Amino acid sequence: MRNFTNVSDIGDLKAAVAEAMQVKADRFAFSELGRNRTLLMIFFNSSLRTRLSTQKAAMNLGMNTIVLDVNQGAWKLETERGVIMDGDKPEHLLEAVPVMGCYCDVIGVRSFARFENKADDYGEKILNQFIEHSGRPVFSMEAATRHPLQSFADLITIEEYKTKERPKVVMTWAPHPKSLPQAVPNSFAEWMNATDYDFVIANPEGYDLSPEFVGKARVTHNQDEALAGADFVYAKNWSAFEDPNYGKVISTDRSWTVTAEKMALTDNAYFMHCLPVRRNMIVSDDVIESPRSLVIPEAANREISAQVVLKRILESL
Ligand code: AN0
Ligand code: CP
Repeated sequence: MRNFTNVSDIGDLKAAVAEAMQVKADRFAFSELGRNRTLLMIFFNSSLRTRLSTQKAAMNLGMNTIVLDVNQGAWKLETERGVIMDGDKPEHLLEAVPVMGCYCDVIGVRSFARFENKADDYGEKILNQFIEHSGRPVFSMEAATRHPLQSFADLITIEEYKTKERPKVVMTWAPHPKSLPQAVPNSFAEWMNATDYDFVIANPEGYDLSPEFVGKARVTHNQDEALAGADFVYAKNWSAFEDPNYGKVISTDRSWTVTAEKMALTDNAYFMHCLPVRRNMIVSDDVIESPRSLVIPEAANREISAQVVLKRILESL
């Protein structure tokens, strides 16, 4: 595997999960694979889990890691070609990216949707410049449209906890005060659609995701109906995708918050969220603290998903 930006890059999901279980059983079995190899992690946005889990995964493989927060201490980067650079940005991405490539063997990039231009976001303009100009394998640490390391960790978690061959997995929108990207829900939908699970998406009207990600999933605007009989409830907020509201918060309806009352509609479902989560907006305290909450094991599996991805990239070098 050279680049990892979406579900198709990982190939057969059963094989990927089996490899994840192998890594989890002995995460130091490949500690020589990354010897004298350097991972460069580039963050255009904040992170707790991705930063720590990916660095830990790299350490498990014997790699060295360099982390750069572009907005803290690096030169501000221009990303548009053709701009007369007489403003506040002293460096262009078109030089910065190949320079970054000189100092490493693998690059991870976090570059959220900016909500300035939908075509740029959905064209993955920033991530693709790294793929085109760095000369290195590139993996997404959440880009504008997808968060594949998260979705892979989510899949591993569901496989570990499911008690039915074909569980009902419900991804529900939940309220949040600020605009959030569609990357996590897009990506989760993409990965769930690549399994044979019974997958349902619940969101208020005006919050339908891009059809390319919804795929064959059932979509309903009735959360209670979606939750009936669910085995896994995957909560997430996202901003509107549809024009003219792209990137906007058009509802903070707290009747969509995942509460104990809502969970009572399910088949004793597990609760999932990628974190960070705003309590009592997205999910009530009692649900996230309940024994059915998987948020911590889910976060722990981020180390495993990152390690499988890095291992495969290292094996291809
Ligand atoms: C980000 C998002 O919703 O995409 C990152 C989640 C992993 N969340 C926030 O910005 C709060
Ligand atoms: N879930 C996740 O990606 O968390 P961070 O934004 O903290 O990395």
